[in-house]
Amino acid sequence: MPAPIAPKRVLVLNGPNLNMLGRRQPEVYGHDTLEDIRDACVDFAAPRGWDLDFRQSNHEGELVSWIQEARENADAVVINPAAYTHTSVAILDALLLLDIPVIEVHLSNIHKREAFRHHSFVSQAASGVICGFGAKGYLMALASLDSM
Ligand code: CA2
Repeated sequence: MPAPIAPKRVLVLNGPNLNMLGRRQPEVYGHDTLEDIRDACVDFAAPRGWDLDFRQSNHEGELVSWIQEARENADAVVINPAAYTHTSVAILDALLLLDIPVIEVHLSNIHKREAFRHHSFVSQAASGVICGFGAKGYLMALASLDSM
């Protein structure tokens, strides 16, 4: 009998202040709350039988620890590091230790915004980057994992 196929384990990580989505700056980040985005990701993952773990933290070290744990617990990581995108060598180094797909997502088009948002440390560890498509970008990231 063939061995059962294990469900794809996808870790979706969100950085600082993304828990405030939908409450401020909808013109930049849209009207969806982070809970709405989580629900949409769960709805995408469920029919595929994926095990989706959706998390948010305002703390760099907590994000680093979760990324380290992904070495054992995940088959792919989708990450919106929020402001840490532009500052965190620690998150970059943790992601570089992974040998699974990493998809970087941003709600806004960071290249159309202030100059300090144009550089992402995280992109160096990413298999792909999606930005500017709002909440839909998370689903685009998950869709990219269908074939990975
Ligand atoms: O566009 C994105 O997804 C960002 O990662 C969002 C970060 C920003 O620092 C990055 O440059 C681009 C900011 C997340 C803050 O979220 C807020 C939510 C509601 C109100 C204000 C900020």
